[in-house]
Amino acid sequence: MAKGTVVQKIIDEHFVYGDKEPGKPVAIKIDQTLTQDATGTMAYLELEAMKVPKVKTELSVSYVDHNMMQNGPENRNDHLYLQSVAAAKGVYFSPPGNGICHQVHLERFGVPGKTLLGSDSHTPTGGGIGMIAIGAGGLDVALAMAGEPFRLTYPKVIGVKLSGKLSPWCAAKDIILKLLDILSTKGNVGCIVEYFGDGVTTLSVPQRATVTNMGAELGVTTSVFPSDESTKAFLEAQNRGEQWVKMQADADAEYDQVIEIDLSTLQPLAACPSSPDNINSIKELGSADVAQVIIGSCTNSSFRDLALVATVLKGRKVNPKVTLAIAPSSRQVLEMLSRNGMLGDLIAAGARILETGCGPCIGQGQSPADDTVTLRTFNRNFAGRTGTRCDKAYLVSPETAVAAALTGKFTDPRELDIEYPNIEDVEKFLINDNFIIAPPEDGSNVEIVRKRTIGNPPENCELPDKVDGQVVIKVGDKITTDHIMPAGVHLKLRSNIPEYSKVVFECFTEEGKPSFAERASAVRDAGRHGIIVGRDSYGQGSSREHAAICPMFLGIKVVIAFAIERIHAANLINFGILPLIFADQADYDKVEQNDTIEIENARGQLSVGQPVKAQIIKPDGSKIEITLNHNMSQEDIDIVLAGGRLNCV
Ligand code: MIC
Ligand code: SF4
Repeated sequence: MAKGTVVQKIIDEHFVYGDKEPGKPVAIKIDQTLTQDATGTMAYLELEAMKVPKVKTELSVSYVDHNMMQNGPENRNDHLYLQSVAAAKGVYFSPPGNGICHQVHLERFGVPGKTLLGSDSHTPTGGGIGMIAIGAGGLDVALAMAGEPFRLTYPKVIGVKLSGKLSPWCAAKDIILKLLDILSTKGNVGCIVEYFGDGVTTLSVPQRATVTNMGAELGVTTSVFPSDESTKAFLEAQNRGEQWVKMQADADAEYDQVIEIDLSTLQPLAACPSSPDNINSIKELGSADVAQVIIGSCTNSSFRDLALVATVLKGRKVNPKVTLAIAPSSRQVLEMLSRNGMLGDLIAAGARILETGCGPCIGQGQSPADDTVTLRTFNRNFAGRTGTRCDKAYLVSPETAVAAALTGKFTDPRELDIEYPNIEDVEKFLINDNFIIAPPEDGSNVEIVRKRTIGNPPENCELPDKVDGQVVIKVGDKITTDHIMPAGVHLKLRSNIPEYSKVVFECFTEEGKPSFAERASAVRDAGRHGIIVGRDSYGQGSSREHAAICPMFLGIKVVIAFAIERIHAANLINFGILPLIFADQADYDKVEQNDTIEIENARGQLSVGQPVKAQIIKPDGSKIEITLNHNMSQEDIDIVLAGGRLNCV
């Protein structure tokens, strides 16, 4: 078992109860929370439902960064609700235009050694500054704001030993792409990645944050860097030097597993369609045409990234066959670029400047044309996430992206006839906190603005004694929450569960056939229980609890798969859906869509570490006995029995 690691030090300091053994449940105190608008409305509605007058954390911040298209009144209705409920409950508010939650939190609020829980899966960005920063569903974040500890499995610590130094044109993005190549997106549940070794000191905080941000794609609980002199320099440059604390692993620290990466051997890499772990080197990808390049997202649009791109583009022109769009990650970044002239260089070179925010990363505009290649500096390329059904999205570093913007082809940036720009670490960032709104000391008289498009979280009933299930859908491996609950143009429905539920599993709807929502509602209305059958890594990706709430609303009671990803499994439990695992994977082949699955005495059968017996009933009446496992603790079981966490609190 690991010992003396940064991970253990921070967890020990925040330990509330549990078993400090890898794989066992523990609960930790949460110092800070963050929410974003697309998950935040539900989180605050849940907080209101818990009747919590004021948040009990050291700091909570509500960001608006995802849903900013404002096509129709829904988005703005959400923003007004979020701003007013933040003031009422003692939460800081970062309005639209201020930047992406993870970037702004790193700049203005993150503190080494603290714990941060965020209703967004890329909350681990905070690991770049030495925090234990974890993504979770909105309800878990609401509970943390209410002062409840956060439950997680005591982690195995994967130590990633970095040595050497990145060569010119190789980037922090290539480190995490390399690690995704090694570890893939599956099989890492319950682990935390900790970086150590001499190579760490060569990386600045924004570079480290790129690595911990995209570490979310590994399916680990989070990733963390030590807090050292670079961290101190970053905090000083953000005028927060006094918040620095040193966080280092002991000299004789031990990890559960060690992976070594020599930074000097890395080359420019890409995650190819349609998974962040489908890695190839740019060299191997040849010189196919690239039609679109987008530089942005919480992974790669820090000041350093955009300064690099601006320096490369200065005095040059984007290839006419390419559209280049740039979305700076924060107001700080945009304002600095505009004041130092780099914004002018980007515009003159032909870049289209987008609003600071998530934008195209979550399918809000800039969908690529059919059958064309798009290169993005983002962290996810799940099929269809761009808003184009059969998209060809590659994830690369800003270095590789700008090379393609110039040539119109996949280009190893080392082959550009350009000197690698030396971007110095910023000594003083431009600080302008005018747009971070502090809550009043006493928010009890603040009126909460709740327009007609803001619904309430739906209610669920207790788990029935007998699950009389029907398989509403059977899907394959690596089903992401983007498959389950598409975002993009539907994002504006996040506060309206009945409407949003209509597009659950939309990507699997065949023309002229009933949708998942129609089939599930028919099962529910017949007084039966819907079941989803998946395979490996079910529910990977985002923290969106809508991927549990909307199926719950449609009457889904059970999900059965080979493995269910951490945040999604927690969300299923929180909303009273039973997450079960095939004891014998061969049983997956025996079940088909529309089959009946019965679980007699479901309530009585649920017990820690004990399997659940069920039977598949085929249309001809034949029966197949199956055994299902689960990883639930007694607390989880109690929540599912009650029909979800809100029913318990
Ligand atoms: C994402 O990157 O998938 C999102 C959109 O930021 C999600 C949150 C959401 O669905 O609102 C995430 O990463 O958790
Ligand atoms: Fe926003 Fe994309 Fe980051 Fe998610 S991954 S928080 S959508 S920028």
